Amino acid sequence: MTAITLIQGDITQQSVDAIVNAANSSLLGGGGVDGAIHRKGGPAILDACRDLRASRYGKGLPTGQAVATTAGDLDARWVIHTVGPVYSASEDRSELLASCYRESLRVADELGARTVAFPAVSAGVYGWPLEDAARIAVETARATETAVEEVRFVLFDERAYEAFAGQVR
Ligand code: AR6
Repeated sequence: MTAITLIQGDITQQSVDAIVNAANSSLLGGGGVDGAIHRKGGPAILDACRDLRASRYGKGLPTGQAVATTAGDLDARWVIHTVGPVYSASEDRSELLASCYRESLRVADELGARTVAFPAVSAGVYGWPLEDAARIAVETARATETAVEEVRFVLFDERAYEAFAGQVR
């Protein structure tokens, strides 16, 4: 049984086995939660991301996929980088967003992670409406078979927290 928990706060402060990063295909950093994770986790994460670009992901990590690196100085063993879809009003990209959660949990299982913290993937710079992003996140976490014992959604502000709380209640 996987427990779904919610916290309002900063994902870089979480003490968990794996922290999920809302990255972009380049894996080379950015703003938002990605910037915060690289800042707090230190250069070891970027080094590992550069290695992944040089080896497995020369063209970048495709949208909807996930890959793990060291968590550097964060209080976690791994960072799992996933690339959410940019929101589109004209095209339904929900399946790609669901895939981010499924693939991150698959990678977590491969690693043996038991506690995994997720941000609201795609709900920032990538423009996904919060209620819909929360629904897809919670529904997918519930529907995914995994050995992960706790899926912790870490929501940066009250609005995001309330959107997720509306799905979990
Ligand atoms: N802890 C938890 N959540 C956070 C934190 C934090 N420290 N900082 C921001 N959030 P975003 P995206 C929330 O934009 O939409 C980057 O430049 C934020 O309030 O980080 O998937 C990447 O490199 C929002 O609810 O990710 C990509 O280019 C959520 O995290 C692009 O942004 C996601 O916002 C990805 O965009």
